[in-house]
Amino acid sequence: MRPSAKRPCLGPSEPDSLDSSFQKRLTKVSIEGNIASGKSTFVRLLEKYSEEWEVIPEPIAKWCNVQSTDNEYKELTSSQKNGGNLLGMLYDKPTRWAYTFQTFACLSRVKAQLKAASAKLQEAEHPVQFYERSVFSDRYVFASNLFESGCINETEWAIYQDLHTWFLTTFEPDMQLDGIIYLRATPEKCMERLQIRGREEEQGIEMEYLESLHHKHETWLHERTIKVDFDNLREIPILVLDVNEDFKNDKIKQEDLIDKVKAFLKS
Ligand code: UDP
Ligand code: D5M
Ligand code: MG
Repeated sequence: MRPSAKRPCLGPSEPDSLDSSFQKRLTKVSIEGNIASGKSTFVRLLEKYSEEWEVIPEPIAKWCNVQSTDNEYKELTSSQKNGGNLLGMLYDKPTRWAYTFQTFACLSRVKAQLKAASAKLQEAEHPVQFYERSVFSDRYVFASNLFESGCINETEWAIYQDLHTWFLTTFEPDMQLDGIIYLRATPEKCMERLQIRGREEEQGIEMEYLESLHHKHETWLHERTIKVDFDNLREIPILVLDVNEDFKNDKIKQEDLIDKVKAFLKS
């Protein structure tokens, strides 16, 4: 996998003088997978493995505590705090909150992807950024599934796709990925891990939801049969890693996974 051709990053948070050779050296990889398949556990291993590897975590804390910027330092009442838990609102009433969630997820991921890399990463010879999920899974897995299950209506779906395409084309070089790593686990294993993790908002998630999301991941990243709207995504190298067996507590399995990532980055 080679870093894709990129022009120097001129995103809003970065100065024009940002070292363009860094943008050329930088490899961007998204880590995809079903809910509780093990992405956060996996990216923590990657981060520890190399000084040249940096992780951009999923902005889940933002989704669980939405605040307006002018309110940032103001004490919130408890009803305001509950009202700001968009992830909880999505699971409580998806027909009302799915569209709002998807627009906010898209905005927060674009912002995360536009942030300047750390000074340490900018000095690295072979810098790699690993994203925990991406604007692409938002659209082709979650939003698409919510539309097909009737939680997003035709009008919302049309507006969402327009907005998503506009964001991606406007910030194109910064949004482009060089590769995807798909952490593949059965929906049954994800349910088991979801329950171990015990995140409050997710306790009502049903097996059927994990099965639909699994199917979306499979057709997008394993069978590669879904139609995607971005050229770069059609040809992108994908590494599929089976994570059904526990790797969190198994050093040998961890080494094997890291070796596969290194080979993928070199290929
Ligand atoms: N987990 C585990 N063994 C593994 C991978 C993950 O027991 O090999 C646990 C992990 O400690 C967490 C839960 O499964 O309690 C979900 O993992 P994570 O949060 O990494 O999943 P994500 O939702 O980020 O994909
Ligand atoms: O993902 C974090 C949680 O956020 C999990 O409950 C799924 C949810 N999520 C993430 N992205 C989306 C989109 N785009 N739509 C709906 N729900 C989403 P985890 O896999 O646990 O790290
Ligand atoms: Mg996670």
